[in-house]
Amino acid sequence: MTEVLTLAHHIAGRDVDASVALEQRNPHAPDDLSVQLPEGSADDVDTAVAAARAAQRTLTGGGIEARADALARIARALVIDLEPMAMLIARETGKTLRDARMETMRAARIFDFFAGEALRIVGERYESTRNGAMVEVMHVPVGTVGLITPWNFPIAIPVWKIAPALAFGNAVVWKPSEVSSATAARLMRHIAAAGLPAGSVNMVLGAGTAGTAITAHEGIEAVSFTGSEATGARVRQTVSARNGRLQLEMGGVNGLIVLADANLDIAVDCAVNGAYFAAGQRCTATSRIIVEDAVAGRFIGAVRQKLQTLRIGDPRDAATDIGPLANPRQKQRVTAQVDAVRAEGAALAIGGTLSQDDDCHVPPMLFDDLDNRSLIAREEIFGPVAGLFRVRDFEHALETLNDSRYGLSAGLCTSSLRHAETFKRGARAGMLMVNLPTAGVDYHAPFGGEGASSHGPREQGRAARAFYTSLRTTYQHPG
Ligand code: UN1
Repeated sequence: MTEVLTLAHHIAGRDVDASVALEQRNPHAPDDLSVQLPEGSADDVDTAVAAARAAQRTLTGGGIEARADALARIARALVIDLEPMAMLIARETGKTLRDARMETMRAARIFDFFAGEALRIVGERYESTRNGAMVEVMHVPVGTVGLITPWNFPIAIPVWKIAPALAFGNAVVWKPSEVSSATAARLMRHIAAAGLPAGSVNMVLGAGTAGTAITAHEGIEAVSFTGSEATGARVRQTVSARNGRLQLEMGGVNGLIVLADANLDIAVDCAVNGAYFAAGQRCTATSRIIVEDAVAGRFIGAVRQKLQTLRIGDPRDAATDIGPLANPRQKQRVTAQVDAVRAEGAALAIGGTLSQDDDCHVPPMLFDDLDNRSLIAREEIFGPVAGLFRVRDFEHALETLNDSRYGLSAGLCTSSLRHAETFKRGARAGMLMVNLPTAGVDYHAPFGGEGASSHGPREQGRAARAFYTSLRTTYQHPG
C-alpha cells in the first residue's frame, strides 16, 4: 500500500490547500510513499509576504526572551520527533536513516544555538568626535526574509536559515524544495506550534514559480538561497536588480589532497566519506581526490577494499551506508555526466556500469588519472562519482586544488604540520579540513565558500548575524 501525503501551504498560521501539481516518491521504493504538493503561485507568495510583514512587528515587539523560548521549544519538539522525522526524510529523499537521524539532531541543536543568540544581540558604543555626544551601533532586524532551500539537507539547511532569521527578529517566507516538501511540512508543524505570532514563518510549496516570486517581491528585504549554480545565478540577477540583500550557497568541485606522508586509513576514510556518503549529494562532497603519485596505487586499492565493507541499499534500514539518489531526474543527470567523463577517455579505477532502470541507485565510482580539464573538475556532479588526480608533490597538489572557479571546502590528509600550515594559508576555499572529510560541518562555525560557490555573508554560527540584521548607527547628544 502506497502511503499518500497531500500537502498544503502554510500562510498566516493556517494550512492553505491548493490543487496537487507535483509529486515526489520514495526513490528507493516508489510504491512506499507518494508526496503530493501544490505549485505555489505569485499570489500565494504575495499573501505570505503580507502575513510575514504583519507578523514581524508583533515578533520583534514580543521581545528577545519570547523568541528564545520559542526556538528552544522547537528544538525540544524535534528531539521528541527524532525517529518519525528521520524515517520521513529517509522515505522522501532517500537519505539514509542514520544520516537523517544525525541531521534532525543537528537541526534541533541549531535551534538551541540560535535561542542563545537571540539573547546576545549586542551592539557597540563609541565616544563621538563631537564633544558630549556619543555614537551607538545597534543590530536591528532586516524585516522579511525569503528562504529558498534544497532537498539534500531537507531539515538542517532550512533550519540554519529559519533559526537565525527568527532569533534576530525577522519574519520568513520559505520555499522548500519540491523534492523534500513532506519533511518541510513536518518541520513547519513544529514551528507553528512554538507560540510565535501567526505568520512569523510562512511556507509556500512548489517548484519554480514561488521561488521566482520570492526573489522578485519588493516586500522581501533579503533572500537566502542554497541550491544549484544555475538557479543561483537567476536569483542573484533578480534580487540584485531590486537592490535586495542576497546570500547564495551553490556548488563545489571540492578537492581532497592525500600526501604520501598521510595516515592511509584516515585518508581512505576521508575520501570515502567525502565522495560517497549521502550518495555524493552534498555541496561539500569530494569530487577531486588529489593524490601524490607515489601512494596512488596503494590508495586506490585501500578505497576499493573499504567500499566492499559498505552497505548500499534501502535508506530506511539503519545499517545502510549509502542510499539512492533523490529521484529519477537526478539519476539521469548524473548518468549523462558520467557518460561525458567516459567520453573524455577517462579510465574507471572503481565502479561498475549504471543500470538504466527506474532504480535511483548509482554505484560509487572513481575515475583515474584526470586533470582539471575533465568535466569532474569543471561541473558539480551531485552523485557518488569522484576523480583521482595524480600529482608530483604537495606544491603541485595545491596548484591543482586551487585551479577551480569554485572554492567551498577543501581537505588535506598529511602528518606534516608544516604542510597543514601552508594549506590553511594557501588553499582557496571557505572551509578547510585537515585529516577530516570535506563534508560534515559544525553548526556553530561560519559556513560558506569562495568564487562561484558562494556569494554574500557567511551562514551559521555567530557569523549568521551579519545577514539577518541591519546596522543602525545613532548619534546622540544630551541636548
Ligand atoms: C555538511 O557538509 O555538513 O548543500 C553540510 C550542501 C551544503 C551543506 C553541507 N550546503 O550540501
